[in-house]
Amino acid sequence: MSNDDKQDSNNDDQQEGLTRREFLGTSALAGAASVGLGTGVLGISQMARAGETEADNHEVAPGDLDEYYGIWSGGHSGEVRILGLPSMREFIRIPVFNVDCTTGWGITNESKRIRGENAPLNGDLHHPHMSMTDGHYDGRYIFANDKANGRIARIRCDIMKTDRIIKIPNVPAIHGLRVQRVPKTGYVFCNGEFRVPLPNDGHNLDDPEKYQSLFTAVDGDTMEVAWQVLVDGNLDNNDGDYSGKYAASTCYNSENAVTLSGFMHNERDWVVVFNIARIEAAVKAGNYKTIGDSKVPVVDGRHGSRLTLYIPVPKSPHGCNATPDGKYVVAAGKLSPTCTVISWDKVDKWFAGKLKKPRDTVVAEPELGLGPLHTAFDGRGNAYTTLFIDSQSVKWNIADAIRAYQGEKVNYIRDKMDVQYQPGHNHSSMGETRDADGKWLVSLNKFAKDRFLPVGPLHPDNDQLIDISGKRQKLVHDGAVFSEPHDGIIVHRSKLMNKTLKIWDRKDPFFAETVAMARKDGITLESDSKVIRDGKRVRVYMTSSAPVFGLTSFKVKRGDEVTVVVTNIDKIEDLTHGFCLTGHGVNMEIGPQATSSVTFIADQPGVHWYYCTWFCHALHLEMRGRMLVEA
Ligand code: RUQ
Ligand code: CUA
Repeated sequence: MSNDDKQDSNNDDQQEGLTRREFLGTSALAGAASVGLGTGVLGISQMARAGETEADNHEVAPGDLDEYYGIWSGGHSGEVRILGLPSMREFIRIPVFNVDCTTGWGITNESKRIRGENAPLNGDLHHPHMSMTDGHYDGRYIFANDKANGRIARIRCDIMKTDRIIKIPNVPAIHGLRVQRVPKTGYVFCNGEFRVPLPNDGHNLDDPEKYQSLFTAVDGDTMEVAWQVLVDGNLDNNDGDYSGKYAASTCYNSENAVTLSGFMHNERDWVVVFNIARIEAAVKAGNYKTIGDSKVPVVDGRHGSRLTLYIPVPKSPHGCNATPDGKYVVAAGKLSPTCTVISWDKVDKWFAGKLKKPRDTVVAEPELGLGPLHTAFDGRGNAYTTLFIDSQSVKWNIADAIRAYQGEKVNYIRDKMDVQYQPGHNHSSMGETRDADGKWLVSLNKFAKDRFLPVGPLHPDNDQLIDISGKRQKLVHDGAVFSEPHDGIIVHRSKLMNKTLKIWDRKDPFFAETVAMARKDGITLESDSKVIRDGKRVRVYMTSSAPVFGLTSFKVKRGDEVTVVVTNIDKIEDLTHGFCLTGHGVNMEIGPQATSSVTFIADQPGVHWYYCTWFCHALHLEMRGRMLVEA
């Protein structure tokens, strides 16, 4: 778009009496009425225009808003990142399994309650996925796995903060994570990847026969583990269907090995399909055991079970992606150049006893190229698969692949495009929902090599934006990104922008325990700034309002356990304060109308300055105070 064009479209907006920003602002106020309607945020004509300009021009002019949210994992950084698409601008980071010095995640009492007191400091977050209702994103939660510590987390979309983290019993690592689409989320499906002896009590290293892995369903509303299923092999990625009946997982290591050469032996591994109704019935009927200290019901879904279906597929399959038309699930071959397309309909028939062999559920097995890892969809019947070894994104047509499998001579490959370099996941706009719109594809590439200025031996990754609205894929943007986004989802802004809060609600459960503590101390957080001593425990309550803290000094004694509680009484959007206490490893964010608290031992006699870390006012640098630790 030339500058003149931009000028024109700005004028356009103004002639209608509102700039787009103002328009979006007004509709956000009126948002309650349009929530959940998908295109409800913009009027139809506005939507069409925004869509058109943005689809043929990925640049978003200064001051304009993106059409999509990108919700990206941060891999072994342990966090989630929120981007705008198509600009690929990073907005914020949401600390989850990591410690974050900007916001105080892992430092504040509020975050420690969510993480657990002695939680590991690291995490490996691969798969962030949003809750759904009837196969549409519903903007309530984002769920994500921790491969490093066998945990899962939930992020509240209204505040974009992690609100629950739980440890999954009996598994050392959770890898694949997806949500139940229908009727709603509902279950969060979690794949236990590494196999360990169960119970893992120190008696067994050398008998892999006793090693096992589990598939877990968590109730996304309560964050309680509902049930687990014992399986053969190692679970990798998974997905739910569009009817609420099944979940499917790719599953490698049918060899039950524990070494690389052992893993690679068999020509075929599996896709495992979990029959949710049968599993629930088995649990209800008491046909389960428990393992170790865990009370979670564990049903047996190994070969021969009525609860599961093992479909042989070539070879160490990886990605597992359900098509948005609700008909199929696609397993990427990884070590085989193929993807396997499985029909949910035929899965139905198999469980009803109408098919002979598990392989009869397969309807296509297109040959795509080397190292297929993950598949995305455009809602027009095409699939896009990443080819790790070929360093390509291949577009192929599902219906044609099915015809080819039936023996017809058709070319199902539509387009192959080089990506830079070695893609892992990809994702298309709204592509894991019924609303797949076929506008954008992102290829999350593991290697950047020569694409950016050199920055030492550690390179960024390269997230590439691809326009898929036309016949051929068109690369439009290179996005350098700090390691390592594994996966991401692209969510239309209509699903989220009316649901996010601008300032905190004083009744938010996020800091409710701190509020309750203050109440016991007789403190009104919105107005009181006071020190309460309770033996060697000292609670320091203060307000913050730009540019002053409610207390500009306070005294404690050496050895006291001090809890500082700061309440931001400013009611202004974007006016965040910080509280950083020098020399004590303390820094935290206090958003408008929020309360944050931190506890430390005052073990260094002397004067210690505390100061505000968020630029909040012309006198922000003066927003500070002193703590005296008496000798
Ligand atoms: S995985 S690069 Cu952890 Cu999603 Cu496939
Ligand atoms: Cu408050 Cu800077």
